[in-house]
Amino acid sequence: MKLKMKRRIPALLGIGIACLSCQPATGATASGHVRTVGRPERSVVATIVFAEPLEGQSPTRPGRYTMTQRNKMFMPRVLAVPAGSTVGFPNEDLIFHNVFSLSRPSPFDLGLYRAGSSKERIFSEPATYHVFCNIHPQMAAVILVLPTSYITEPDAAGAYRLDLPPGRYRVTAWSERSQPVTAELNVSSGSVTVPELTLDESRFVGLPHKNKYGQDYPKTAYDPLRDRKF
Ligand SMILES: [Cu+2]
Repeated sequence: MKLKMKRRIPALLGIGIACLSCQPATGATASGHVRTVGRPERSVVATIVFAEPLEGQSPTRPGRYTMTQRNKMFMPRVLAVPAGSTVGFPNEDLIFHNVFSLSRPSPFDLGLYRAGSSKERIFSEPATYHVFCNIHPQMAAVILVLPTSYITEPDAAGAYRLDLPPGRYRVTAWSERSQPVTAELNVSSGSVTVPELTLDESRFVGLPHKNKYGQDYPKTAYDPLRDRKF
């Protein structure tokens, strides 16, 4: 039977997390802090932290997740899932939407579909998928497909915890506006502290993305009152 894992969506950040509390039979709670520099206040940028075992395979537990199309936005805007997970994309608006990604290694296009309908896709290969709608350029999201189920989201102060079985791990802090930053960690029992991870977003430059044909969106596709370009 497939495990259906809990998912929490903080309303402000719009982040989806695959597994916030993977409880090991034995092991330790790893605690840490992510420092972020260069991020504007009240930004909707998401931070994800995940741990990959350095010895042996990570016990990934794929699940089913949802990225909803609502008010011409993808919600959550960032979704982190273990490889093999299925993501559904229900259209809750009263207009047509599309879902596509040009990201390698597996670009995809779910086509155009009407209000009230949904499509889904299995994300088998770990990668960062930048997801868009071919009609509405303001619709932009990221699906982070990871080779592990040890995934969490730091709180507003940057603090996080991961429950890990014994072993050696690479812990990674990720944001869509920074290069990922990693630290190695030995886990035995009790509690362990991860060295602080610093994400530098100061060099991020937001650029308009292309449509599914690799071309610019027509100027008429932008709503100057509310559209943001990514
Ligand atoms: Cu759309």
